[in-house]
Amino acid sequence: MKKLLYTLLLSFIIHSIHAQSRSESITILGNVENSLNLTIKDLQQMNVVNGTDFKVVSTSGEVRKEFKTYKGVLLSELLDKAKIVLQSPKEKGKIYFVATATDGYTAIFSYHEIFNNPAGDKVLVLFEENGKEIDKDGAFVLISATDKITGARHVKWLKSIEVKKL
Ligand SMILES: Nc1nc2c(c(=O)[nH]1)N[C@H]1C(S)=C(S)[C@@H](COP(=O)(O)O)O[C@H]1N2
Ligand SMILES: [Mo]
Repeated sequence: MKKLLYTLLLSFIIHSIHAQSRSESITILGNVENSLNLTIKDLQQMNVVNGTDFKVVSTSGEVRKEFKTYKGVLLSELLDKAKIVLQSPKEKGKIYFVATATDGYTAIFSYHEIFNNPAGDKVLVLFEENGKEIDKDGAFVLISATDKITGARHVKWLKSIEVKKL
């Protein structure tokens, strides 16, 4: 009986930790004309990209996990929707994007990396992995599929993308 109560309490604690770190929407904010707050439903209505065979590789080269299939929206599309504020085209070189998770984990992309390099065609905000809504890694996960160490910019529990200028 004691053991059962203990197990129940433990699973409750673990569940609430997950619930805390899960953000049900992502915000696009900062140097933009329209700040956006987007849910899974909003992303489903945009241009959904279907991908296959993504491996999360850590610094040591270990494959931490693999998505056979995934669904998401290009970061560039989200940024186009929010409209980056530019006083002149020359400012593009000073613009960067900060992807932040609920636990404070962060990854950065530059304007030219996203809009002027093939890498940008593979930077996605995912809302589905292996045919299901994402569960324990939050509602949204950001990936950069052309990275060598894909783990580093695999941002679980994504909550915001901030547009900043140097
Ligand atoms: N929000 C968040 N995302 C994160 C991390 C983290 O600590 N917090 N760790 C990163 C690191 S260092 C790696 S290698 C991969 C590993 O993915 P996994 O922990 O899901 O296996 O996730 C990355 N994404
Ligand atoms: Mo890592």
